[in-house]
Amino acid sequence: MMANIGGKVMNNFRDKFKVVRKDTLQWFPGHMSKGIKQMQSALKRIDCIIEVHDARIPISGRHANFKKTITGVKPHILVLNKLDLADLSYKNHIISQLNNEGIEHVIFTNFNSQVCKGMKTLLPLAKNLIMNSNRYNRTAEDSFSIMIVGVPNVGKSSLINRLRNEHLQKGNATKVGAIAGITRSVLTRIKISEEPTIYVLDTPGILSPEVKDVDTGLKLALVGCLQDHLVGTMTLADYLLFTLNKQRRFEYVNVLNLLEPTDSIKKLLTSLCLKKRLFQRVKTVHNQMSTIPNYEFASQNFIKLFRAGEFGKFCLDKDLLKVRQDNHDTSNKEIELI
Ligand SMILES: Nc1nc2c(ncn2[C@@H]2O[C@H](COP(=O)(O)OP(=O)(O)OP(=O)(O)O)[C@@H](O)[C@H]2O)c(=O)[nH]1
Ligand SMILES: [Mg+2]
Repeated sequence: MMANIGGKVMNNFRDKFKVVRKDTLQWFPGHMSKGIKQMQSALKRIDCIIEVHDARIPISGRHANFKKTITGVKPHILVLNKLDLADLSYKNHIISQLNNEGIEHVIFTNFNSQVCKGMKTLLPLAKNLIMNSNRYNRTAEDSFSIMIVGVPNVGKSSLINRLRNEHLQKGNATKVGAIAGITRSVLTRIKISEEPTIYVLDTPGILSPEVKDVDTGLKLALVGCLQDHLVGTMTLADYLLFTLNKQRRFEYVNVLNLLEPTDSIKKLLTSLCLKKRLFQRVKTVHNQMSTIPNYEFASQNFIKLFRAGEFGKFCLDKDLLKVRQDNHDTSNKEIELI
């Protein structure tokens, strides 16, 4: 039935998303530029960099300069997190493309899962890379130091808490939160293991000062790496609808109890307002009170359902995967699934 619904309206969807200006997606507050400087100065005391990114946007949105300005020649592991929300059927394509970009070690994780296999391989891999690397000024140092970097809200602090819980003691050592921008500065190092002693350094989420293109900015916003208000909640809801239709993913029709897919965000939100009784009282130009649908609230609701995985698992970078199906490079061995 779903395919029929999709088939019927297939050609009626927008194929381009307009509206947003690039500068509305710019978010580079003071704590980010300060964070980059703090990371660079901490670098001489670091043996390995773990970069965390959202597995739903594995290619786009990563800070373009991490590898050049922060990682340098130090051992580097890319952790693609929130696997519980990501479409796994693209895993090999993603790994091949990242390998081609020079990113050798890729691990998939889900920090919400207690049995995450990626999590189990991460620390042994980091130790191995450090022990086989040239530690330059740090060869006399017995303890290892790892810095966790990445864009906002991808799970950097969650990773540190998980590492510490699994290898040392229970309880959160660093603050976690659902909004981008929770960690504001490079914190003091946190011990996560004994024998060898391993410290990690949490860092604030850092975005590029320049958003590469509007699509990248919107994808970052959709997965929560940019705060919603920077794009506008209703614009973001519209971009979500555009994305779902473009990927021919019509799960939202059932979840929202709609009759059929739609390309109109106003129609979708009005229906959501009626079903969930989302209204607000406003003053009209004639100074009278009127009840109207609360589109802001409905937009938040729609986005929240996507981020909770209610519309299914997604790869938002499908259009950026260049690797052909028959051309996998499966040489990378550090692949772990939940
Ligand atoms: N679904 C899902 N949510 C996760 C996962 N890991 C972390 N989260 C959630 O993602 C949100 C952000 O987590 P944090 O650990 O604070 O992320 P961060 O990268 O430190 O964020 P900033 O400090 O703001 O840059 C929190 O609501 C976490 O509970 C995961 O594997 N899956
Ligand atoms: Mg944090």
